[in-house]
Amino acid sequence: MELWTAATPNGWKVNIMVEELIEAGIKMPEMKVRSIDLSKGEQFTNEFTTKNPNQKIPVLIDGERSVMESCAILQYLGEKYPSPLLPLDEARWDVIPWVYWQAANVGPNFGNKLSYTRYMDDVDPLKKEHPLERFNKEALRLMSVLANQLKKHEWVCGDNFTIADISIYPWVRGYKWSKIDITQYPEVPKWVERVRARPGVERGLSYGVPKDEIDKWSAERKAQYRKNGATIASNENLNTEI
Ligand SMILES: N[C@@H](CCC(=O)N[C@@H](CS)C(=O)NCC(=O)O)C(=O)O
Repeated sequence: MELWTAATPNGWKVNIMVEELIEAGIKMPEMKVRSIDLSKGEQFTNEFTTKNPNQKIPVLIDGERSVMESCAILQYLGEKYPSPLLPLDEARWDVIPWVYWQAANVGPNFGNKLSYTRYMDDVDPLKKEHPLERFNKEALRLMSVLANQLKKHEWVCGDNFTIADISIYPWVRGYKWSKIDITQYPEVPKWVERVRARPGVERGLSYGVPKDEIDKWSAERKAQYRKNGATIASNENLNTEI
């Protein structure tokens, strides 16, 4: 199998899945990980587009089949390698709707909030006010929904860690980065800590990243991202202190 990916929230989902399957005792085939440099536009090459017509990471290549969309890849691996990460009986319906919920809601709202917060310095601040407010408000509403789930049980769908947790975690862990104050819903940061403490998650987050930069980038990496257009080094221009 091959995984074409990058160190981003949608990429982390699949890395974490591979490592959690290993933790679950599955003997995984060798996984060749190919790092795609998004800043250089490698996702737009013909070679990449034949594997993912949507031109975004991650892509899983399994023999003749390539699978796009991070959540579809989680389901593909979950079905191919049965484990508690995705029940294959009726109980799958406790899990699958939350994976769709992530794909349709958490990813887009956190992603858009991040983009307006960090990547659009050249846009008139007045024009950013509405989208910033809209995406922040909806992201917080989603976090209240997540908190309600986590009041009922340890993990998103029940007592087992599943692909729902895997799909939601990478966006939520970056709340300081997107400036979405999840601390208003204490169950959520506590869950973030629980997920982060899992050895499979730690290994998944470390694909292509030096170990000491899993949780915090080095000054050099920040400078590199800043060169590519992101406001990273300081919070001077940002409204909140989270
Ligand atoms: N819905 C897609 C989103 C994938 C996505 O947005 N990937 C980003 C990185 S997190 C990407 O490839 N961005 C490059 C670009 O938009 O050109 C998924 O879940 O796989």
